[in-house]
Amino acid sequence: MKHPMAAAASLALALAPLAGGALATGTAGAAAPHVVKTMRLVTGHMDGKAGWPKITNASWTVKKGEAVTVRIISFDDGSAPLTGNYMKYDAVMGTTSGKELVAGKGVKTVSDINIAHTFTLPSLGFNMPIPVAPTGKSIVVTATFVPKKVGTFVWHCYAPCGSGANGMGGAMSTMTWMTGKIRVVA
Ligand SMILES: [Cu+2]
Repeated sequence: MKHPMAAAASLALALAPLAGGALATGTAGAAAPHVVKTMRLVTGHMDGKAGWPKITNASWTVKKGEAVTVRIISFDDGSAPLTGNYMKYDAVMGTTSGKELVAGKGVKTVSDINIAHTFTLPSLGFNMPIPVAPTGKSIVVTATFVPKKVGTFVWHCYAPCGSGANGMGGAMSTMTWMTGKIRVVA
């Protein structure tokens, strides 16, 4: 019979390859893969294109039924309050806990005046409002969801953070800036 410590060590080795893009959660032995997708959200000043905020890693692929934690590190200290039909996106939607974590604190909504961006997958019913970051610092927002259908789904930012009269042009309507594609595979 194996010594218990040896068994623990071999389990740790078995889980080690997950460390790059995934976290093991739950009890050892029944650990379900839990993917983390990290994106950085920078201002137009930071990415060199004035008025064009940009998200990095805008498009990615996940598996149906697998918990995905979306982690957005935002450096944007400017607000872009939601307008019209988009005002409902001040609420967190479609997360496993009903909340998102803003700087480690669970919230269900972000006050409209304090919204800088949203990360919204309308066809999967998932929405993360991203609050304004403290000037010169970043704010980390995380939320977990489980995609339940296979396909390619476009996410949008619904805060008018782009250019043009209504703030919906420029980065807002350009793929991989304030919109991207999430592929869910079987
Ligand atoms: Cu935006």
